[in-house]
Formats: sequence, C-alpha cells, structure tokens
Amino acid sequence: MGGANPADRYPTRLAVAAESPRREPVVWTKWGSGPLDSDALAAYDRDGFLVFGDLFNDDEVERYRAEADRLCTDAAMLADERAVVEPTGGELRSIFEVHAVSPVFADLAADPRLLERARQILGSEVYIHQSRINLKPGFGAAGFYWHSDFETWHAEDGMPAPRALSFSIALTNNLEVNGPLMIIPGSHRTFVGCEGETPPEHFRSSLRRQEIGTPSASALAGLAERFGISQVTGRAGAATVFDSNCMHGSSDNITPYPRRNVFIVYNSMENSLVEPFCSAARRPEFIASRDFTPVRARRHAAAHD
Ligand code: 6CS
Ligand code: FE
Repeated sequence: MGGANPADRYPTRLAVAAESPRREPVVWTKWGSGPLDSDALAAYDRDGFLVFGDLFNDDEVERYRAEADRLCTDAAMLADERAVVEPTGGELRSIFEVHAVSPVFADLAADPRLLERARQILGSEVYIHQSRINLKPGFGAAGFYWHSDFETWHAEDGMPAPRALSFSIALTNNLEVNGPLMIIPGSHRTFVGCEGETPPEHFRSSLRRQEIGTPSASALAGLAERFGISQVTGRAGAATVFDSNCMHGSSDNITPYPRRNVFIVYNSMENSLVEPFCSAARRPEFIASRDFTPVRARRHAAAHD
C-alpha cells in the first residue's frame, strides 16, 4: 500500500455523522479559459451542475446506443465483474469501465466536448476515475438512493478532495417519468458525512443498492429545504456535467421507457487517489481507476461546441 494518507478533511462513515464545509473551489480555473463562458461557469459554481441540451447529434447517439446494446448482449461482458445486476430480478443494472472495454466509449471519453469542459472546470489535466453505463430498463428498474459520489470516492477509493466531475450523456430520452437524475442544486458546497462503517467488499452490494454512504433523513431534508430538488431531463444526446459532491439520486423506473445513460468521471491530475480514507481495502480498479494517465483529446469531425 502507498504512504500515509494526507489529513482527512472530509470525515465520514462514523458512529455519528456530521457535515463539513467544502474546503476547495468548485471551479478551479481562471474563468473563460475553455468552451464555457463566465455565465456558464458561474451557474456551475452556484448549482454544481450544467445541462447541455444537445451536445451530441443523432448519429453519435445512435453509435453510442448501438455500442451499449452490443455490450449489454455480449455473453462475456455479462459474465464479467464489470456487469452489475439489479438488486432484484437479475436484470442488468450497470456496466463499469466501458472506456476501457470499448473503443467507442474510449472515443467518447476523449471527446474534446467533454474533455475541454472538464479541464476548464477542474483547472488541470484530467484522467478517468470511472465510467459506466446505467441501463435503468423499464418496468421496475431500481433507482439510486440519494448520495454524494465524492463521499464514496473519498471513503472507499482514497480521493482526497472533490476536484472531480461526472458527465452523464443521455442515450435514451430522460423524461420526467422514467427515473431521471435528481440533483439538489448547491448541495455540492456541503460535505455530508454518513453514519456506519464501510463493510468489507462493500461494492458488491452498494453498486446494486447503496445503504452505507447515504445521508441521514435529517441531513437530506435540510439540504432539500435549503435548495429544493432539480429534475434533470433531456432528449437522447443531452449531457449533464455535475460536481463530484452534488447530492443526487434517481427514482425507480416503472415506465416502459428505459433511461439509459453513459457516465464518464474525470478527476484532476492534482487529486489522484491515495489510500481509502474509510475502508480497509481499495476497491477494484474497474470501479476506481489507478491509471493516472492524462486523457488526450481525440480529433473529431463535426465538433459543435
Ligand atoms: O460507488 C460508486 O462509485 C458508484 N455509486 C453511485 C451510486 N454513484 C457513483 C458510482 O457509480
Ligand atoms: Fe452517483
């Protein structure tokens, strides 16, 4: 294992949970050095997320959707530990590390439309911490209970600070009715420590239904009271970028309409993983990469920023 961890500025997984103020900036760069203008950066700084209604065109969405279909029906992939099934019924819930197993999703992760925005917000070169497809099939797929990604990535992966962000790209229409992402705007500025020790090999259950690492009802009610809850909808091709410490979740999907999104998580090269802060062992690298190689942008034909 690596050397001693830096001081833990975000205590969590305790007998009694407590909140801590965010100590690092949300937007790291001097404003304006990238595709986002100062209004967009100010909105991201305030809310913790931004929605781009049509970042990818229909042909690109079709390419990504077809690749997701291919992975989801590939027997070897379904037998792989990267494939995570729903807590009940056995339907496929997520496939992790798609940027490593699929050249198509490796392309997406290196797309300048994502990469330049990530670099601008995080103010540095970035590497990929995690990628996944969340299938959210219809007819009863389970949601994702409220959580901060950073709380888990800090506690279980050793991510020092919330200098990371996720892009969620809609591969199907994200409607009000099929379990869209819900984010509490402004919640990214408060670190909500959670109660309960991290169980051994926690990922085997948490990726299916997370309990440890979720906020108390009172903490959640307090954030919702202060900031409200935003529902993130958008047509296939829309993209949402959200800060690693946003409090977010999504409801079950009991409609016939799948909510299938691909997530790419960028972490700053200045924030690479150390040892887990609240877990006896590291999680597997398909969930928390330790390949700290900066992502190099790929050229793509019809960029439209
Ligand atoms: O534990 C994780 O890394 C995963 N869990 C959730 C609920 N969101 C982020 C990530 O996919
Ligand atoms: Fe999450």
